Amino acid sequence: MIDRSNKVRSIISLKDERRLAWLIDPDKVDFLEKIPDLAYAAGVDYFLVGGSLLKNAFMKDLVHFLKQKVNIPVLLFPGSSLQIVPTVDAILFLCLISGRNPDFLIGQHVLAAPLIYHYQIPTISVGYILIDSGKPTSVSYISQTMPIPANKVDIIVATGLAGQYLGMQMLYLEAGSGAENTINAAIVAELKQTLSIPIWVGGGVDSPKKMQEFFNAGADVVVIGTAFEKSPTISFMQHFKDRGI
Ligand code: 1GP
Repeated sequence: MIDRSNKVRSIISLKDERRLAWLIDPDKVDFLEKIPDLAYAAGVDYFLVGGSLLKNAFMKDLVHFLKQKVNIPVLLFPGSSLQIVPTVDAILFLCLISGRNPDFLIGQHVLAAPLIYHYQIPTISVGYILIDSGKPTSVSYISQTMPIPANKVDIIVATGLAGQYLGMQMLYLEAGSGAENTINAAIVAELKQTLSIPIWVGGGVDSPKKMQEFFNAGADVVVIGTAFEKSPTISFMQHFKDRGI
């Protein structure tokens, strides 16, 4: 069995490798058996599982299925401390640093910590930055936090720097699931010039072109959820395999 901490080391030491993560919302996926072939077709590097609001208890089964069928790391992307699954490869231990809600800065983390310790689940400390995408999103409502305005690049960069200085191991720039407007790639480029930790980007990426723009701007990982849920076909997924390296 591969040591889970080795997987974590490889994730946080990423540099210019143009990785693709597939975010699977357990409530929304109704094509479970097809996931392995679809993931290999797109060259998916990581699975993320979780969501702002889960309606059923399917997450453990989903993680179990993925671990059995696919040799791709499964990372927990928890919406709250209720979503801890012991068998994942690591937890993205998200700190919502764009917001000022103490529950998502430290409260949920305190509730989750004893369970994480008990199960010895590797953690990756993530500075999670919500950026305005034009409309309210589930994550802004559920977290009761205000996203950073998309044109306030100086605030976004300052927030990213603060996350890095606090010791966070990566930054996740989030426009929100299904966002109409993705984050502006110029923001990613600006952060890339300033920060030294890996940068993940997600929210509204629905074409290889948009994915490519983020990679060209310096994103280390692009996260896609909704687009893969909407078009779960091999032919669609294959378009995401070419990362332009
Ligand atoms: C949401 O960034 C992820 O947390 C993915 O967003 O569902 O829009 O791809 P999409």
